[in-house]
Amino acid sequence: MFKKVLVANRGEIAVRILRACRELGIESVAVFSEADRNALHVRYADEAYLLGPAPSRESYLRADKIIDIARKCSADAIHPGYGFLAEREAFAAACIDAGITFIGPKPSAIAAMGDKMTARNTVIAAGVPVVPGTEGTGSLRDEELLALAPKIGFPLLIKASAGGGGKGMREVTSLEEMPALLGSARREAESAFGDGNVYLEKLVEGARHIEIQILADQHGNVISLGERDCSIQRRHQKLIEEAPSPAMDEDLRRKMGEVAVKAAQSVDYVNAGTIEFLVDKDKNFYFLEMNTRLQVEHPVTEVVTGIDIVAEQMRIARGRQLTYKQEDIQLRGHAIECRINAEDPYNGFLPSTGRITHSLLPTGPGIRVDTGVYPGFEITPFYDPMIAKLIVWGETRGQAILRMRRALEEYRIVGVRTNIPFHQSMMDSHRFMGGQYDTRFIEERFSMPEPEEGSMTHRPEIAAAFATLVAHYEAQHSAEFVMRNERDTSNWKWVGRWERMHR
Ligand code: MV4
Repeated sequence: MFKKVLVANRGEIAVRILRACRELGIESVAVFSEADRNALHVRYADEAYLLGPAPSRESYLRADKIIDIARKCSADAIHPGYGFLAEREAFAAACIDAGITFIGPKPSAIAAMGDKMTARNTVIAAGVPVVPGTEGTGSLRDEELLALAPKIGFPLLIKASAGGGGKGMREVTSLEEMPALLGSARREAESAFGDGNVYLEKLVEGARHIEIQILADQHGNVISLGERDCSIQRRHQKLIEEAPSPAMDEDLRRKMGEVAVKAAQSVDYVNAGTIEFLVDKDKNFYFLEMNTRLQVEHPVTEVVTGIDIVAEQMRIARGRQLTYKQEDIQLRGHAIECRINAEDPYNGFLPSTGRITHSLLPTGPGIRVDTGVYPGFEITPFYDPMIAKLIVWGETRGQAILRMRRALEEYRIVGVRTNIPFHQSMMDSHRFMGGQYDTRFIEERFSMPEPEEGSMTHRPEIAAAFATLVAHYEAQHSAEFVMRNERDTSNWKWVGRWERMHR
C-alpha cells in the first residue's frame, strides 16, 4: 500500500479521505489556505502545509505548489477529492509526470468525459442510450443547429460542450426563439469555460436524476454499486440523495448497471466514477454525463453496500484487483443523505457566514455525520457552503425517513444559519415520503413553511439573551462536573479498578 498520501482538498471530504488513510495505515498530508489554518483536516493529518491566501485560485487550485509539496514530503500519491483539481486532466498528468500516483482515472478518461459532446459520442459508439439530439463531434454552427432542431423536436435543450452542472444550458420551446438562446448559451459557456461550443438534446420532462456508482481496477474489472437518486436539487445543487431510488426495481438496476459499466469501459476507465442518467416516467433511461471523481454523495452507496469506496480507490490506484466481484454486491436497507449548508432557507437560501459557537451532532443507531467543522471554526465566504453531510440508514425507506427526522431534531448548530429547517420540512412532505418527486420538485412544488409564530428567527435580541443564559448555565454545569471528578474517585482510578476486576 502507499506509505504517504497527500489530500489536495479541504472540509468534510478531506477529513473523509484522511480517515481512510488512518485506517489503512497510510501517513497523511494536508494542505490548507490561510483561511483554513484551524480547519479540521489540518488537525487530522500527520503533516500539513500552507498553500497561500484564502481564494481557491491562490490555494487549493495551485497544482504546481501542491505537487511541489508532495515531492518535498515524499508522498507517493495525491487524492484530489471532489471539486478543485479533481477533474483537471492537466493536474492528473502533472502528478504522473512528477512520479506521483493520481488517485483517480487516467488523464485521457478525464478529458474524454470532461467534454460533454465527446462523452456523448463516445458512449453512443459503445451502445449506451442517450437522449435524441445532435451527433458527431466538432463544433456545429448556428445554421446547422437551427436546421437540426426541428428534426429533434421541441422543447429541446441547448447544452454547452464544456458544460455540466447546467451552465450554458437553455430550454428552447420554438424555432423562433432559438437564435437568441444560442447566442446567450454560447456567451455563457465562453465566459465560464473559454469554450462556446454547444449541442442539442430533446428535453426529457418529469425525469429523475439517477446515477450509478462504478469501480474499475487496472486489470479490466468493472463493477457497479447500484444507484443514487439525486433528483432533489435546487438550482443544480443537490440537497438530498438516497439509495436505492424509490423509482427503481431490480431489473432496471441490473440494466442500468450493465450500461454504466459499458460507458466506463468505453474510455478505459480506472478508479471510482459515476454515470449520470435521466430516468423518465416510463423507466426509459438516458446517459447524461460521467463524473470522473469521488462524489459528495458517495456515503449513501457505502452505507447500503458496506463498501468503503475511498479505501477501494486507494487499493485500485496501488494496482490491486477489486476486492469485490459483481455477484458480491448486495444492497441492504435504505440510506438518505441531507447536505447541511450554511445558508438561510427562510431568506432565499442566502449563504450564512460566521463562527460556529456551539454544535451538537446527532448520534446513535444508523447515523453517520461527515463534517469538516467544529465549534470555534469560522465559516468564510471563500468556499462551498456545505458544512456537513448527515447520512442515515434504515431497514426500510420509511424507517430511514423516521431516523432522519430524529437526527435533524437532535442536530444543533449555533453561530450560522443552516438549511436544517428545509430538510425537516422535506422529511414531512407527503410527496417526498411517497417517493414522488423529480428534478423540478423544489422549484415547482415545494415551498418552505413560514417560521413558527414567535420563532427566534424573528427575535434575534431574545435569542441572544437566551443564548447568554444557556451558555452561563452550561458553564456552571461543566464546572460542577469537573469538581465532582476531583472530589470523587478520578476516572483513571476508576478505569484501573474496572480493569483489575476484569482480569
Ligand atoms: C437534461 C434534462 C432534461 N432533458 N437533458 C442539468 C444539468 C446537467 N447535468 C444536465 N441537466 C439536465 N439535462 C435533457 N435532455 C434535465 C436536466 C436537469 C436536471 C438534471 C439532473 C438534475 C437536476 C436537473 C434540474 C434541471 C434540469
